[in-house]
Amino acid sequence: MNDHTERMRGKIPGPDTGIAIRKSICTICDPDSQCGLDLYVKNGKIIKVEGSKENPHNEGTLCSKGAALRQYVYHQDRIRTPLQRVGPRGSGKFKPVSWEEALGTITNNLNQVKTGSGPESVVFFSGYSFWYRPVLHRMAYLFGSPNIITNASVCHLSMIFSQILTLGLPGGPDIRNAKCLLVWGTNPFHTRTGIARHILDAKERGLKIIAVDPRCSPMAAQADIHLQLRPGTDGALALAMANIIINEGLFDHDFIQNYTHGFDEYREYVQEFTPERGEALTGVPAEKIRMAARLFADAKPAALMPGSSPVVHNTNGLQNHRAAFALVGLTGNYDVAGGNFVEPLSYIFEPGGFITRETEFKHAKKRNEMPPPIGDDRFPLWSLLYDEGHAVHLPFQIQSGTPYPIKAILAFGINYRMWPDPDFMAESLEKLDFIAISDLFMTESCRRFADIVLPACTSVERSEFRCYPERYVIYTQPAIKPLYESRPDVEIIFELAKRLALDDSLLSQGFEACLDWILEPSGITINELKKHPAGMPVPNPITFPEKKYLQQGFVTPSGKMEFKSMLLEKYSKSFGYDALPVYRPPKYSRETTPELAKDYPFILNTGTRLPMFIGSQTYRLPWMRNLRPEPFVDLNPDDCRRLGIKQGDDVAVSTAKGSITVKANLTNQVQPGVVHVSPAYIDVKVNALIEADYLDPISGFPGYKALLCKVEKTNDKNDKKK
Ligand SMILES: Nc1nc2c(c(=O)[nH]1)N[C@H]1C(S)=C(S)[C@@H](COP(=O)(O)OP(=O)(O)OC[C@H]3O[C@@H](n4cnc5c(=O)[nH]c(N)nc54)[C@H](O)[C@@H]3O)O[C@H]1N2
Ligand SMILES: Nc1nc2c(c(=O)[nH]1)N[C@H]1C(S)=C(S)[C@@H](COP(=O)(O)OP(=O)(O)OC[C@H]3O[C@@H](n4cnc5c(=O)[nH]c(N)nc54)[C@H](O)[C@@H]3O)O[C@H]1N2
Ligand SMILES: [Mo]
Repeated sequence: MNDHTERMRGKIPGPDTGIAIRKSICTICDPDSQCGLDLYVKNGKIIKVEGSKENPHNEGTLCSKGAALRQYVYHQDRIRTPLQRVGPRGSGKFKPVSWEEALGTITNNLNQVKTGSGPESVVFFSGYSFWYRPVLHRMAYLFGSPNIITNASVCHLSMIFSQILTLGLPGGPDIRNAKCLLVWGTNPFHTRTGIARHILDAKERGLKIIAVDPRCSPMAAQADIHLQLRPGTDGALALAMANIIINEGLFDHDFIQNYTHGFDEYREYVQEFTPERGEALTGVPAEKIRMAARLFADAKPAALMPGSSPVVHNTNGLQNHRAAFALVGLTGNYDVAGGNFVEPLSYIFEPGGFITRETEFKHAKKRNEMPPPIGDDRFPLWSLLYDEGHAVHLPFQIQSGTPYPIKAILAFGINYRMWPDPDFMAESLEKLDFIAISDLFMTESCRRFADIVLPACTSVERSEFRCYPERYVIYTQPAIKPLYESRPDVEIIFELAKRLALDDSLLSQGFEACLDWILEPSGITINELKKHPAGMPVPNPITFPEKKYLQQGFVTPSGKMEFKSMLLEKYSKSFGYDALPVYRPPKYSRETTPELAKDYPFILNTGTRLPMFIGSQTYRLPWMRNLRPEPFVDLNPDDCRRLGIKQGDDVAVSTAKGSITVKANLTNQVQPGVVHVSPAYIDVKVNALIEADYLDPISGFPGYKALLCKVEKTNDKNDKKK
């Protein structure tokens, strides 16, 4: 073999091989984990993918999804041209149309709704992709609709609210400086790999870890103490830990005396939660609760690391998380190094050590110049604390038409199966006058509901600005040209803004002008970023001081940390909210609905993430799907012995609402009496097991993670029929 052939086979970049390395980022994951990429490109095609060593977030590493990026980019399901529906809705019949035609049809339909019903009747939706959101938000407001709606209404926002209501500004765990990390319902080894690496580094330096998780997850396996609670009982556990910290005098006396509101009532309330009662409610041995409470309170500084969603995917989720965050204040670990340190977010949910005008950019119009967003009448705290409509209420408002009708949706990646009771969502979408969907792939939602489908391109075919908590920023350049006729989502938005005559000086100038405007206070410019294709450290990052509340007070109505929330209290009469972080078992549980529990004796938890699947995005990639080809339910081997279920058997998982059939996976990762189903597969409709109104009454979040079910071997049923 000659040298050239060897260099070609090795995919070595150089003029002789025609291979060049282009820098980009992978945006399949959430903004917390978007790894830097080295893309090996030859003749306009990506031939190899590696993690980028320069990017301090992933330092050359890549997860399985990123490694399979070529299967994602070049997948046969990619939408190739704009499409217009030709058959009846749901028939899946489309014809290719020009961009001109597709954008014209969208413009006409949105304008028609605006004239006939008002701009608020148009919803601007984004599923689990983030990069274009500030631009989409601005367009929605300029159009006159308060209804920009995203996955945030089922994802991390309730966890953030639990902090806002308790501590004012949310504080993230300062893992590098903490002596103890209380990991509450998250498994970063599968979901936020960049952070998992920081945890392992800190552990080597002596960090003690407490993990609160119903499963023996990879995170829990790293813990010094694993509190293996029953799903949805987090509040009881947190209150039992508070009971020990208070009664053993381990709390921060100075902080409690000077900076908190409602401590006496909280202290009285936690007396009910002795460790023994905690054990009865959660299943965690009282002695372990004691050990964990003492470790967390003694190891100063200590930090709480919340998951984005598992704890709040519960009918008492927001209050359960408030009870957990109360421990941060109780032990004086709020806004200190090594504790839960408060840092402003720089851009799209990430802190980067600089300030931007993202919010000003999004708010092209004042919110009070528009009608209240969807869900305001049902979940008033939602629209008070956040500037979006509530996705969970969307199907309800489509059906009821009150307080105003919803007529059209312009969606960027919508998966109707993410909603509880997806059939209710489907029925609701079918009632709309007009639906346009931009996506990368021809999804089931595109086929079933769209009047117009638009082909968006992936992150490696376009430019994007991203910042990382490691004080690093990047503005990517397209590594390859957009495939087929696909376009970047922002271009779709700019084109529509022009056609809708929104007459905005920023949107009309394009993405780079918008970013320059947003980044202006930071001193970072697109020009400078372009000189650093692999990204660059943030110039002169801001160092934020500890205990900012000493100067500015807490950003709560009382100006203090609130064990008793004044905002929740305001709604106590009208909506029945508790001001204290009161514990209530899940709405469907052995305690609350014992009759139901007789027929449905298992606790059902839907949603625990697998490393290679993300939402509905990667199940179609052969490398990913082959790792776990069939939809399955995790069951404890002891339960299976009793039920005569063996590995790989077909089992029906049923609730009073619905039933799915999946393969049994026997694993000691899950405790007896609890079953876990992953929602990543398109073959089964997991959320059909959950009622549309099985919700946390405060946050409106669905109780995906704690309800009741039964499990039966389906072969048995067939045997009986024979
Ligand atoms: N049972 C159960 N249900 C759940 C959860 C659970 O734990 N259990 N979790 C909930 C949570 S936390 C979340 S966040 C949601 C996630 O639910 P969704 O937000 O619906 O996420 P996905 O299913 O990944 O759908 C995202 C869509 O966006 C498309 N897309 C990706 N990138 C782009 C892009 O750049 N442009 C465009 N135009 N489209 C793009 C994808 O192809 C896909 O069709 O699910 C919720 N539902
Ligand atoms: N690979 C991959 N990464 C992802 C995603 C994905 O689908 N795949 N999704 C992204 C999204 S949308 C989100 S919101 C995040 C979610 O990120 P995580 O919150 O880390 O993910 P989960 O796997 O849902 O849950 C984490 C742990 O919570 C535990 N848990 C379940 N129920 C409860 C409970 O009631 N109480 C407590 N204390 N723990 C509980 C589970 O057993 C699991 O080990 O991940 C993001 N990253
Ligand atoms: Mo999420």
